[in-house]
Amino acid sequence: MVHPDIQAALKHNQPIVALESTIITHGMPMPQNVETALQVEEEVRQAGAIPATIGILDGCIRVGLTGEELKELARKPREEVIKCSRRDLPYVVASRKSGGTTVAATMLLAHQVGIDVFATGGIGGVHREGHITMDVSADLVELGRTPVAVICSGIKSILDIPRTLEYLETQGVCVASFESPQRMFPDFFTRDSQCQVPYNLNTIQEAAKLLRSWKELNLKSGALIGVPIPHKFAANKKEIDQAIIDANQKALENGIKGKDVTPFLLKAITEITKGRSLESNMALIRNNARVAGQIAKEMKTPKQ
Ligand code: PSU
Ligand code: MN
Repeated sequence: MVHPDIQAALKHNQPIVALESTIITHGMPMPQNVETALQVEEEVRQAGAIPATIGILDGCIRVGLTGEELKELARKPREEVIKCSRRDLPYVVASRKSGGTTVAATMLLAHQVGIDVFATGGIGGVHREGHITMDVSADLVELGRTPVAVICSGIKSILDIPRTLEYLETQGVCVASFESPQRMFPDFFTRDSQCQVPYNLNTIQEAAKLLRSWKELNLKSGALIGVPIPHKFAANKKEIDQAIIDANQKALENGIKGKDVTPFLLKAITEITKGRSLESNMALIRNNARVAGQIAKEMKTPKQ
């Protein structure tokens, strides 16, 4: 079901930014999840675009969850809500369950209704040892086959960033950094992963121009813009690196596998950093929503 406001925005060719809901159901604890989701929507509005948070409530796909629906999704017992990627969609709908949509599922659903800009915190990637375990997020494959532009702060260093970038190249995804003259891909909690990407976009106008060409070319593949976390919220690299090592160790000891790995690591890192990583996470997603809103607006009404 597409919310009437989103239907109207689509009809009138207004700028819209899609937002995911796994961040609400599995990425952050209560009450910061709801708080962040509402703030993120507000950032999009302030930037002059219309937010469309996507999720699944009792088997019904919602594009443009209302504030109440968003809270309902967040309040459901965690064991009842499925982390829903592309492969999970048929089951969640058929069994009338609820789900938080991942980047992959949100991209797919956004594209089906005609939304082409999407903001989030970070995407999934190739896990460390992923070349052996084949734990490679479906987000990367989706970026290769669905034409939605994802604005995020890159991938967490809990993942293998160089291999993730290689995989995106193979999938034909146009990857660029934002406001990074050195073309550094951001590293979620910190601004610099020390991995270079091929292009940098200096301004909102440059980003919108690139995305207009990307649309005109009708490539059928996605685009990815890496926006670094604002300076004042960036984590201490040493502290975060150690937290990641400890969290990975904990995951190993607890036999955590598959789709449970990312939520487990996020929670462990929040605990180890005594909540500091969560604050950074909240700040960067708000910033990404603002940037995405501005880009979406500029794509519709370019200032020459
Ligand atoms: N990274 C985060 N927070 C998150 C996720 C990633 O910092 O909540 C979520 C996103 O929804 C992403 C998903 O699409 O995890 C990737 O999971 P997997 O690696 O299982 O594909
Ligand atoms: Mn996985």
